Amino acid sequence: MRNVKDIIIVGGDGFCGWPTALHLSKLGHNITIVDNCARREIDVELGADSLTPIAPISSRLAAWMEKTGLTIAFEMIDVAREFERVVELLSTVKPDTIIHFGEQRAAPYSMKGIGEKRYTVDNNISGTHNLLAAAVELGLDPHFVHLGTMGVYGYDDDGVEIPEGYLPVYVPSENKIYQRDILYPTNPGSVYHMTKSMDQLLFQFYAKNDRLRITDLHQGIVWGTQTEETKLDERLINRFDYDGDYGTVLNRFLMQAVVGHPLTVHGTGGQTRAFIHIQDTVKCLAMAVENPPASGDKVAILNQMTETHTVRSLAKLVADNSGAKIAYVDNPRNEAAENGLRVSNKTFISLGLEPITLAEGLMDETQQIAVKYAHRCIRKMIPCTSTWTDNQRPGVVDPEKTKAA
Ligand code: NAD
Ligand code: USQ
Repeated sequence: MRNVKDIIIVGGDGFCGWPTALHLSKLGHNITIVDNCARREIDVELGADSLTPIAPISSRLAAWMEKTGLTIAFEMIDVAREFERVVELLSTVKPDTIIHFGEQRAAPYSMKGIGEKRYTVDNNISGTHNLLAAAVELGLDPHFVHLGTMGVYGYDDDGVEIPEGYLPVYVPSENKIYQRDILYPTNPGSVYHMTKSMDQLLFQFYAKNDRLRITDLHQGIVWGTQTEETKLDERLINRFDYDGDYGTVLNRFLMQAVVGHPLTVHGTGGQTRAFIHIQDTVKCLAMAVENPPASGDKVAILNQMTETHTVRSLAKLVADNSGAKIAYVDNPRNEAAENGLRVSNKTFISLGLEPITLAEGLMDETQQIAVKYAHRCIRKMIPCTSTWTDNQRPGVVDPEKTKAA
């Protein structure tokens, strides 16, 4: 057994946070989940729901205890608004590690309207800052692991490999050329992605000023549902978002194929994105926890993704496997129609990650989950209706165009 750590997992009731909490608990760490259940409330507000029936947090924790004999603590705290409670919790737990998943994470939700834009900025920036500031205020030295996103860099490039966080630049002066490592320039494509770019500056400052040890994981789009631990009992099942705001593209396609909905490709489908399976997400988190940077180091920025695909190639793959139709719908987003994407993920590979790829059959497993719970699908929640500007149209299927495709 490795060193047992006291780990606080903020956002531990969510899609990535819940399986991570179970995995780290299984590895023997002491886990405290902090979550304000905002995500469950947003489902109610939108009239959406996870395709899989997610149990109340108390039942989830009881099931984990029943199946494994392990306990996970839970604190219902809003880290963006309840600073005093954050301080109290940190002073009690004195965590070795804080993993921060607790942000509003849907790009379409963040572009829905002014209320959602303001909520996303207030929630994400204040939450991140409160956690950092509370640790410093208490004189603690936790390793802070944050879930960032590949999308901070935007998707306008056509082939330059995105490095892990930093870009060497050469600044000419009168008689000398200076070399500096700067944060790789950001170019966010939504208010949500913008908050992740802003988080990066908070980390840069706290790593420099207070010598906090910080790892920022720039994660690609997560697909799949189950992990080894969430499979143990139906009450442990993970979320499966498929609605137009929170559903991500591959899981949406897998589920659309099952319920007989055409696969909703936005625009030409030439958007290339980075992907990772949820099982690899939890493995990467365990590796990040075991490999903190040293105090005084700059922020460790790791690209947490395993493969890249275009949206249309994913649609074709799912259609070929399932016989589903593909619908090329209006793109509700203000994004490049076609882009290339190359990403370095050398750190996780060097730490021993053996990526699960689409080719390895887990698409079938995800589709089986979709089949099992297809009766829970709320069909009207499928289209992506949040538009980036007044120039975009919702991604609604036109039956005539689908026939032609
Ligand atoms: P999620 O919405 O399922 O989970 C986020 C959790 O954080 C929810 O349970 C929510 O209630 C909680 N939360 C939000 N604000 C909070 C606050 N102020 N206080 C306490 N809890 C709060 O999202 P997810 O898919 O699990 O994503 C987790 C993190 O990983 C996010 O930061 C996201 O940006 C990042 N990420 C996700 C993906 C993906 O494809 N899902 C990809 C890359 C990065
Ligand atoms: N898309 C379609 N059809 C759909 C849904 C999406 O063509 O039905 C397209 C979108 O237009 C976009 C691409 O698929 O071009 C990806 O969209 P997505 O919703 O799967 O992913 P995104 O909005 O980028 O956000 C998700 C998570 C976010 C995370 C990000 C990682 O919700 O939390 O940060 O993936 S990344 O994309 O690498 O930045």
